[in-house]
Amino acid sequence: MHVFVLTGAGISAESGLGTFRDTDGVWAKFDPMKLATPEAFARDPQHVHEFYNHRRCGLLAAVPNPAHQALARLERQLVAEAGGVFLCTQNIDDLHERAGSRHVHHMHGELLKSLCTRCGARAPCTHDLSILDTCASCGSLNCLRPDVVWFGEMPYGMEEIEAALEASELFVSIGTSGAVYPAAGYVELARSLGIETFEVNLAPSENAHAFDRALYGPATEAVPAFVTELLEAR
Ligand code: BJW
Ligand code: ZN
Repeated sequence: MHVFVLTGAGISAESGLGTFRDTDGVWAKFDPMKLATPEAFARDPQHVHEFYNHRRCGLLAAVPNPAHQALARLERQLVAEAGGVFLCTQNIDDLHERAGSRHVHHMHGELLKSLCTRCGARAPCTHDLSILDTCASCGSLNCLRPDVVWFGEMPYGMEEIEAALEASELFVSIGTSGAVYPAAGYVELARSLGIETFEVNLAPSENAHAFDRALYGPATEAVPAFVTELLEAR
């Protein structure tokens, strides 16, 4: 069986990483237009660096939770049976990898990487970034940014995502509000391809109507329950 899993901030909420659009979310405290656009970075790069430096520190202190671990278990089991999981995450954290998932597609980039705006090099980065940093690949000064996808930028690997979706038998959306495109459109794409759709979330998302089935509850409980049921039902 081939399963396409789309995850969002809700899966990492119980690891202590904030979601974006909940009442206590990141965008309730900070203006995304001043922090998560290429124009904001061009205007005030140090301000944007400080926002991501703070979140990088939070990520380094966080640990994966039972929901991340359950998806790693699903992947191991399906791979052993010649199937697999395409784990497409909107999250910029590395908690899926640390829980043991092998193939993770970060469509909105990775907080623990830097991106050089001059040469395009992407490099591991666990330290604070600043406008004074130099790119290790091309030697340019004042050119590194967090390797994250901001509003108005093209998410990573769109063709690979769509090919994986087309090859799957089940589409599962976990912990995402369905507010940000193109990810929010994948459930409709799956439906148009005749693929069964399943939502796991704390509460119904903006496109809850498009799912065939749903399970609502905190990810640490709902995702392990979903994985157990899926593996037992086959
Ligand atoms: C729990 C839980 C628990 C809580 N257990 N669950 C008008 C219409 C349509 C589209 C657009 C439009 N205007 C502009 C656009 C395009 C734009 C967009 O979609 N904007 C919308 C806001 C309208 N999209 C883009 O710009 C994207 N690029 C693009 O479209 O390129 C095409 C293109 C480019 C250029 C030219 C032409 C075409 C890029 C989007 C980039 C998003 N970037 C961010 C920031 C990344 C870096 C960072 O982290 O700072 O990505 S924004 C933010 O939102 C982040 C997330 O990945 C993304 C999605 O959020 P997510 O994960 O869904 O979180 P929440 O908070 O929204 O939801 C959490 C959910 O969890 C909730 O449902 C809770 O209930 C649940 N939950 N606790 C389980 N314990
Ligand atoms: Zn460079």
